[in-house]
Amino acid sequence: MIILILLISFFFFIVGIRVMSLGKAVCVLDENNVKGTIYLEEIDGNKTHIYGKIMGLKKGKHGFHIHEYGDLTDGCISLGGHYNPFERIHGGPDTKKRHVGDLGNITANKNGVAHINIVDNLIKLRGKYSVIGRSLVVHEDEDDLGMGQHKDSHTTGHSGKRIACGVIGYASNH
Ligand SMILES: [Cu+2]
Ligand SMILES: [Zn+2]
Repeated sequence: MIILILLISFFFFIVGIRVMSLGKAVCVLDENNVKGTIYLEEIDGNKTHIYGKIMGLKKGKHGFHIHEYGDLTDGCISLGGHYNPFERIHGGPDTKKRHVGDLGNITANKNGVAHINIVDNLIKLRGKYSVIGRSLVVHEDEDDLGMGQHKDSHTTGHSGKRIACGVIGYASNH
């Protein structure tokens, strides 16, 4: 009986360590009256759950990406292009070959609120391709996911101006 209790305690101890060691990051956006908090959290070993809420948007779809740098010296402009370590062309989150940073669109409701709930295989919070220290950007227009006929469909998804952005950092409770 005691051995059984010890085994069970040991099991929960290991599970506890495993849960605590999963990475968590946060990104706060606050620009042009667009405000939001997005969390990025490792789940299932190899995936990242990206979730949160952004307020103050125009109703409809807005391109949403991870950009290469965490450099706000010139606002959202100095964040560089979409994070693209494998030198692919622009796509959507479900496109086979895409920029790592291509998260597609978020959709704001009539109150200007977008609820975000994405699970992604390419976004990493550790290792060589970690996105911590990079940035999240919300665009004025819809991302065409590389399917449009515009000159910039294959680079930015023709998603227009950068209306809000923030740097991805370690969350305090990660
Ligand atoms: Cu972008
Ligand atoms: Zn892209």
